[in-house]
Amino acid sequence: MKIGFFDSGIGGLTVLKKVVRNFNNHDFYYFGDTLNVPYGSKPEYFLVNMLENIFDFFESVDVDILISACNTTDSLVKKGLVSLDDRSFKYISIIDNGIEQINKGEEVLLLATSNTVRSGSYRGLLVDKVKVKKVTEKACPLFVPLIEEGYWYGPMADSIINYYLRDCEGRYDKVILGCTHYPILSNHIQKIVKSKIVDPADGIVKTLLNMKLPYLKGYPEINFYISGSLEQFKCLSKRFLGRMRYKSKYTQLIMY
Ligand code: DGN
Repeated sequence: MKIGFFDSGIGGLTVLKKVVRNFNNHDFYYFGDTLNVPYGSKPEYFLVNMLENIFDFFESVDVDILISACNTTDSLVKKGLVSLDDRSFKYISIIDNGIEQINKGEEVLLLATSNTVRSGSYRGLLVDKVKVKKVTEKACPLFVPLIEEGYWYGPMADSIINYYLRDCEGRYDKVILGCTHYPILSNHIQKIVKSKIVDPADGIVKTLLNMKLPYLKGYPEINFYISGSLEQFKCLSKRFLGRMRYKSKYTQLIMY
């Protein structure tokens, strides 16, 4: 089966890694828009146009399933600004899969990009659908540049994470990582918040299991399409995917 993922940068790899670990040898397509990262502070018109282009691209390579590995653009779909009507793929929403892991009456902290927080997409569903007790939202705009530059540990990461989360210790039932980049920092985040961490990617794996997507033996093939520096992406993706075994192909792809 052909499965697509997209994100502004390497964040979507946190979703891809969990999917590949569970389903292995399908044909994977990944678009990383590193030329335009971060999406978290880009204007809506820019992201709407980009998302239409991304959908066109994944239709052109004929994916069966398209996994939104970007909460920021998924918020635009949730707001009805980008339509899924007449698209040939099955779209899987990261936000829906994050919400699924929250229960009625819980106190929740959402960590996400400024655009995701501003859109109210998580808040609306958490309050109206799940009926949580309380939602606190926190935008952490420096997390994405930090991760894209490869500072996943060390004093720079420590001071930025500590700054954003300084008043969050032990106050929530669950903390949603509402940006796919953030799981790269999850150990550190967990140490500070001391609450259960929710990664929407786990919900996506469950959704695919429910769809009866089979585990296939062999080497997965990942076709990476990257708009920015291929070298930078290769280096960071190899570091993040670690010992995972896969065949890969990297192609430069710029969308306007
Ligand atoms: N990783 C993306 C998300 O889940 O929202 C976008 C992050 C960004 O580009 N700021």
